[in-house]
Amino acid sequence: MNNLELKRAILQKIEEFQTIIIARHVKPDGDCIGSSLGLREILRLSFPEKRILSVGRPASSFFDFIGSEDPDVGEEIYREALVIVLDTANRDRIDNENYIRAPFVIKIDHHIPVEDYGHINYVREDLPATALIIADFYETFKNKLKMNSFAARALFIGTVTDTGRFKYSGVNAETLKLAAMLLSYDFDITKIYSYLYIRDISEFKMHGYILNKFKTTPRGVAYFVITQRLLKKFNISAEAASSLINVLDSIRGHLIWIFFVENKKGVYRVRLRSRLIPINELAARYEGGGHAQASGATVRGKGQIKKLVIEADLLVGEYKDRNPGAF
Ligand SMILES: [Mn+2]
Repeated sequence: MNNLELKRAILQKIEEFQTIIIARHVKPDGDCIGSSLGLREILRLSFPEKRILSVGRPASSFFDFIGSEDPDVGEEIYREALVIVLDTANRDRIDNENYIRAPFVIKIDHHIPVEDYGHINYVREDLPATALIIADFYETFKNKLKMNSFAARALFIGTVTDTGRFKYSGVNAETLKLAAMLLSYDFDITKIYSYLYIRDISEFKMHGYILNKFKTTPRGVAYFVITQRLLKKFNISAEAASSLINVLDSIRGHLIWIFFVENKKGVYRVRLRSRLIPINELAARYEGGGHAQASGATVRGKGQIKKLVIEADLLVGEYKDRNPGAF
């Protein structure tokens, strides 16, 4: 099926079912919540007679300003529901075990395809956020679907968070066209950016500490290990500390930057970022994966930290050998 045929098939399933449950990945980010609540609002407006829910386990409160998801419903309801899973590349990351009971599952995602767990799998690698896939879906069927400023705002937040405020490499003409459509609705962009940027003072202190203490490798990897002791010292959550990863971007000659955040004793969540060099295969060797320029992984013990850093250093070396003069 081509793009339009897939979208038609999805709309047909939406029309067919009386109950629709939207699911998303574990540890939801702005795109996850924004695309879920945006799609829920569009469907509720467009099909007021249907029961439409957005369900996931309670997550960090950081994205509460987008809106609230629905409390979970009993598993019985899933047996007659259409489940639409957003922003999730593989089964294991779906934050809703009950999706498996549904007679029909649709996957809508923009990550590199890992697993076709849906009856329909609609993956748009050409769009840098799932929120934009939803915006495009609305745009395609706008004679049948309804949008309002709540939905547009949620989708806009999903877009700006997944694109680094329109900065990352996936941003293209289509991104800006769809974002322009969303911005034609009435919502306060200054407030959105306040929610996204305002930080506690502890994060600024940690930020300064990282800039002073990060380590580098000979060929150009910058990295920093955040131990549980350090989290305690700065009175900061692992999540808030992890979000500082991009303080190490843009260092001349350093094309890969990595955070190791100690989750529980000796187990580290790895955040990998790069410019120019794909790092998702490296992440895949350490129980992880993700995008070419942004991936996650897990390592156990200091030895594995060292090993991963050496492998990243090799990648940078190889890249620089092939591309002399690269920054
Ligand atoms: Mn996303």
